[in-house]
Amino acid sequence: SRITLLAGGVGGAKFALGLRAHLRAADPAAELTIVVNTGDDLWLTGLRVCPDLDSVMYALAGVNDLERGWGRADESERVSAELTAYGVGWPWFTLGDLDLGTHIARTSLLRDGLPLSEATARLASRWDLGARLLPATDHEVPTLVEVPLEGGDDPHATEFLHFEEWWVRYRAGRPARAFLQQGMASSVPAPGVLEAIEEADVVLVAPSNPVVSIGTILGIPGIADAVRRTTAPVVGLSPIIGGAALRGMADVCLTAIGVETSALAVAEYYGLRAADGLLDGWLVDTADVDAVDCLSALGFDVIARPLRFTSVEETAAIAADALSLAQARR
Ligand code: GDP
Ligand code: FO1
Ligand code: CA
Repeated sequence: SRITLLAGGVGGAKFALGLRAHLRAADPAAELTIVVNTGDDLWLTGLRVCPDLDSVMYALAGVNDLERGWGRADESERVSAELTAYGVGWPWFTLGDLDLGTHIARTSLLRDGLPLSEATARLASRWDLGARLLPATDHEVPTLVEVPLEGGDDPHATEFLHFEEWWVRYRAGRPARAFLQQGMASSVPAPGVLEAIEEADVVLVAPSNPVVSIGTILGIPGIADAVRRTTAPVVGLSPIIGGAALRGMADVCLTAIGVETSALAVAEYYGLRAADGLLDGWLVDTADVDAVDCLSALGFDVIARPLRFTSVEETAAIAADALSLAQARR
């Protein structure tokens, strides 16, 4: 069967790892395609850095740093220290030496004229990922965060920060007025993305950030329509457990767009496919079992089960339940 997963970085990568483990055991012929957010991507020190693509690639390759959640394991930072000494780059944004190898290789391929999707396939071919990685788009669609301008005369003045600066430098501490993806309206899905959604047997939405990960993927013209149109069931997993994001800043992002931080509100934000939304089914954590009746009444196929990715085995069991929920509908 053909499974297509929409995913952001670390949350998406953790789920992808469990999904792959389940498929390897239960359906070895399955083809897994992961459509990855590119809104976090940026040019830094002359290099193209793609945090979410790399988080997924490193996790599936088994070379990711498990403690930090991002970057490579057994990393060193000799080059980064040199860049800082030259005053080049962002001193608060760490580019590890091994990670820099990825960025140099990617940038080299881009400079040879390859689109990001092909550069990604070339990088991925080094590893045994057990999945095809597709950037949502080959275009540059940086997520910008509108924040109040500090130190000016005008209390209403705002400025735009790249999402990574807002998150890594300011730790989401500057109030977000809005999130926008620059260039999104004129971007197009990367080759293979629409087909992967339209021709899938199941489409899964990872418990990734609904605003800056999944929101960016769905905002690329054509992708949300493909999700609405596909004959495959579409099942998502809640990134919100007991009214909180497990890590990261999804709560801050949701608040900024006027969505409550709850499993129920995120499902309503994605919407029901039968009502021109994006989901048929939704998995919530047992902590949110109270939302099940309401979600069912709204028309969602819903199950409550523990949704914390405590181990690859447990995540594989979660993925199996997500696929069962989807298959029950086919
Ligand atoms: P990022 O790009 O690194 O921020 O990662 P994603 O956008 O893919 O995922 C971030 C989201 O993953 C956060 O909102 C977390 O709440 C969610 N998340 C992280 N770990 C878990 C987990 O174990 N279970 C569930 N259900 N969600 C998780
Ligand atoms: N996250 C941090 O919190 N601090 C960093 O210095 C940092 C560097 C970094 C470098 C490459 C990369 O691919 C990811 C990196 N991340 C870092 C993680 C990442 O930028 C974010 O945590 C996620 O994209 C949030 O959605
Ligand atoms: Ca991200």
